[in-house]
Amino acid sequence: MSSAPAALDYRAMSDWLRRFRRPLILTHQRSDGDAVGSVCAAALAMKKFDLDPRVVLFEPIGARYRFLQPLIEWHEWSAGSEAQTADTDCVVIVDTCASAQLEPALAFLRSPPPTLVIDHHVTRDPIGDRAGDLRIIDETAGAAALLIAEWIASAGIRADARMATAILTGLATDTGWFRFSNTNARLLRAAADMLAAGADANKLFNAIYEQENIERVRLTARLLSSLRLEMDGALAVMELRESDFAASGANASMTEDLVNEANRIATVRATALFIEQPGSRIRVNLRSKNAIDVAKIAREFGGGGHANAAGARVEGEWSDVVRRVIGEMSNALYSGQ
Ligand SMILES: [Mn+2]
Repeated sequence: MSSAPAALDYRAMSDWLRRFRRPLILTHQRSDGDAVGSVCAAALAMKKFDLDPRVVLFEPIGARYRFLQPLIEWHEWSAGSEAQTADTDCVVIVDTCASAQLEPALAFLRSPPPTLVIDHHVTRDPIGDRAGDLRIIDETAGAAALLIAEWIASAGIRADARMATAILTGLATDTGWFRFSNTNARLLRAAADMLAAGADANKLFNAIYEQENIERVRLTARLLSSLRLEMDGALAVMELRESDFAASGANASMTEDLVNEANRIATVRATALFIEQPGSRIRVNLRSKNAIDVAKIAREFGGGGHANAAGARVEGEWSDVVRRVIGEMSNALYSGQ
């Protein structure tokens, strides 16, 4: 795995970690496969460093990733509880460097112990940038799990089947099962190493993508019936209102990947999905088929992400938010940015 950028100093990461005992490992809200896979593999690997890591998620682990549950001990963040951070001597933040995605822990993160950020997103808030902190950030990495895999290799830790499964989960899900433009030789090399170490790709595919419940399928049906095309078919717009969740029996945790449904349409170059949330909040998911930089648009609405996959949570009136986001997407498509 020698094709990682030279700037990624995995040896410094090992040296940094060796100074501590009790890392608190955090990842972003609405943790996806890369988030949970990366923190799981990181925790397993850190134990080989004689560390006693504690993984804390902001919500229960998603149903799709329940097979990771037995691999480590998972904790759930409880707001205002000092106990969960009391004996922590460092913080490791994985798969994000955006305050907006760490909201429940923001009070704690105002003056945290020494912090390590391991991330592959463009959005970069002032986290892990003090003296004594460390950042391992590489926007060219297709998944945070790739950085974990490369660190494990550089640290001379032998990935076992559990670590390999967790890492492959991150590599596979962040690349849409190795279909998106972030799939490259470097990432596939790491994936091959994980298969060699005992991860089972077919079992993983079945566990992640072939376990849907009827509620999510019914929600998908409602999503597709909301689909409309604008800009001569270049822009797909989809909406999920609270009534769609009620009618299908689905909940907010069942929306992962739904934004990609419109990609199958030949003319579609970008997609906007709007999801109604309690308290006049709207989750906006944006996708681009290498046509426009949707991270730039997401940032204008207080969010962030990657050029081809980004999102934001916007406060406001439904039709107004939809109109404004579509306006920005249309402008970008029109000017070819
Ligand atoms: Mn990721």
